[in-house]
Amino acid sequence: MSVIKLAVIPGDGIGKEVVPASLKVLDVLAELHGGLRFEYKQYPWSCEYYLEHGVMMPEDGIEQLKDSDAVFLGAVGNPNLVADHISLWGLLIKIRREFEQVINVRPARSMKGVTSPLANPKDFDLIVVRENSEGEYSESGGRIHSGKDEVVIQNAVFTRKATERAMRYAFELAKKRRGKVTSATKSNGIVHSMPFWDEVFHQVAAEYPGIQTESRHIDALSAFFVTRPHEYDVIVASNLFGDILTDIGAAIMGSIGIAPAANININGKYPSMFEPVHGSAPDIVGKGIANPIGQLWTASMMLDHFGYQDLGKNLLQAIESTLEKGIKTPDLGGRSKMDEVIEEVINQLKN
Ligand code: GGG
Repeated sequence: MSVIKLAVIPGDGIGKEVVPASLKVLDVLAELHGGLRFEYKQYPWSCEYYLEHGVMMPEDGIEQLKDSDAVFLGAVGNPNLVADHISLWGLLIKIRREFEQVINVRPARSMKGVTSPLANPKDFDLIVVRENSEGEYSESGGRIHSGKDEVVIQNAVFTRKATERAMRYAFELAKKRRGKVTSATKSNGIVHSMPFWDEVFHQVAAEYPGIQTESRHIDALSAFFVTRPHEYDVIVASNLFGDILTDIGAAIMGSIGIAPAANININGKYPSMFEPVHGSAPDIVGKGIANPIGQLWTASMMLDHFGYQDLGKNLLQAIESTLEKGIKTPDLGGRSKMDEVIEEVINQLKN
């Protein structure tokens, strides 16, 4: 019997709903497999935890997570309780950094049973490789003076090591897919980091002569995601550009509620972390209508990560069959509750 030890952090808002629901599905998958079991250790780290303890996770929190095989996270943030930058940096970004989860993989593709809001939808299937350790997400900067004289400086940090690493990850991924990498840049407006980004992209591209490449400014690329997403295969983007592009990717799929993400520790030294793209959605908490698909698809990526590609594929098929039957939450135009979606996904897996 193989055991996968999961550190489970439901976090805030609908994270507390979609995470437990997804664990039920993982248990069914393990049972159907027969030779696999999940062991869960729950961590209550969240904005509510912050109100009680003054921190998003305890001082030895990272140590506590170290003996797990992966972190399964829901959502972080409740601006009514804690400023967003404090909750994100105190939990989500802290784990990404401490566990060297330097790559964030975020797929977006047409889903069976989901109507894309695009005017002229053609099937698309793309993956954004988001640099996950630096870039615009940086502590470098500061605030001085106040009032009319106030000055705020926010530096973006781009190292050769991290930039090359993200590019190589994208090219290796493209080799296994349709052989095209698009770089998200803005080197016409951002005069240091983005020309450097382009330079590294061209250097790494030279190592992969079989891969088709292109560079697109982020503003144009954002528009192309809406008008012709089918033209893209793998996109490599900085931390912030990748975050924005993947919300667009989620929107053109049909809802931010269905998009998954994997924060990968590429050397296997520390656990990777699996979390949906969506946030805590405080406006729908407690209504039973949170869409569990983003968390479930994230679970499917986690199964792939652990070498259970067959289970990951079964789960995705069960999700799509459920959607095709019209069992979907209101964000997708449906009338079903989260529990009904979960129940049908489980039925699909068992039949
Ligand atoms: N699903 C995790 C979550 O709550 N994400 C919200 C968010 O704003 N994330 C920012 C980021 O991924 O950098």
